[in-house]
Amino acid sequence: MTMKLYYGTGSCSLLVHMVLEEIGATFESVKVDLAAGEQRGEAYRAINAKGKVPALVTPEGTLTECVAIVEWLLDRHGDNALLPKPGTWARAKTMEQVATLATEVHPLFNRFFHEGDFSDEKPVQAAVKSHGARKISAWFAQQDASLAGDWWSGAREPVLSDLYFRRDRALGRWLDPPATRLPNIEAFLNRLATRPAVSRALAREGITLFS
Ligand SMILES: N[C@@H](CCC(=O)N[C@@H](CS)C(=O)NCC(=O)O)C(=O)O
Repeated sequence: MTMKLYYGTGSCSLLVHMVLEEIGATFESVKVDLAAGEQRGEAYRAINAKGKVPALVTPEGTLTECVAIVEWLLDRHGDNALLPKPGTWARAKTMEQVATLATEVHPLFNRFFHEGDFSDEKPVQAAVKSHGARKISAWFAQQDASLAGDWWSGAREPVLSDLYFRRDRALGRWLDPPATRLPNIEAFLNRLATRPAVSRALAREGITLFS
């Protein structure tokens, strides 16, 4: 059975797309139209009851949550430079960065994109959204200022957290000014886009480096 990735264009599922391409997996991509609310429909909820992308349907069952999916894929693939072996310090430091993105940065995006989840009152929603935007913009500016080497992770070659950072950067294109155009981050993105697997993932979703 071929694995099937349910994704939303340019959303957090891009991370899984990039990892599947990096390991050369055989898989099929199925687009879920997030703008049309397809993720909340009965058909998609039968695949992922949480009504969110990504979901990866595998011969062993269906897996959700970006971090769980990419860790499973990379550990199974074994021979890859993206995720160091379990139990090593390098693995712990990579997962430390992944955890920051998943548990600190992604919730800020929730404030920005889903302000309606925080209050029924419009002025409160507006404040949640603008505070969220300010905090994420400040975070990206800080990352841009400290991005001294080739990769966000600080590693010699890109690792999983670089791909994850690239995914969050994709969400950051909606900020004003867009996080994509901060000088060191822009250079990082251009470097990452030279990886054939990353280009293939972008092409599958029909998006470009800065869209
Ligand atoms: N914790 C989940 C978050 C998944 C998530 O927030 N997915 C978003 C796209 S980035 C989504 O499906 N949003 C649609 C919605 O909330 O209606 C993960 O990391 O996989």
